[in-house]
Amino acid sequence: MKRLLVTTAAALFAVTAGLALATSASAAECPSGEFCVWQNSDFGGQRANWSGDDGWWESWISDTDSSWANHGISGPGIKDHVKVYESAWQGGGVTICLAPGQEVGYSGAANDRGDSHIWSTGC
Ligand SMILES: [Ca+2]
Repeated sequence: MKRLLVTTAAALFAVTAGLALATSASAAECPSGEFCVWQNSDFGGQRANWSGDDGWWESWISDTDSSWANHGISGPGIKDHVKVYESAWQGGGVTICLAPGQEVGYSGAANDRGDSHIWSTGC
């Protein structure tokens, strides 16, 4: 009987450790329903966040974006993807596009290039 208890405790510990790992895998601190951008990679440094579109990012975040998280709410017909553009007012090319729930800790192609973004129904 004692052996059975020890085994159960070990199994519980394994489940708890698994949950802790799953929590830390979602690294980005970003409010539900919002799009977040950080100045540094891996969601570090100053964070900007928006629930809507922004055609003109403030100077401190424009061309300094290095990680991104889309915590938008998903649903039928809802604009739940986010497109980041290299120029203001959705000009130039798309530097990065995020699906709902997607978090990107670094992208060489998009690093320090964003100036504006819109919510979209797709990428
Ligand atoms: Ca940066």
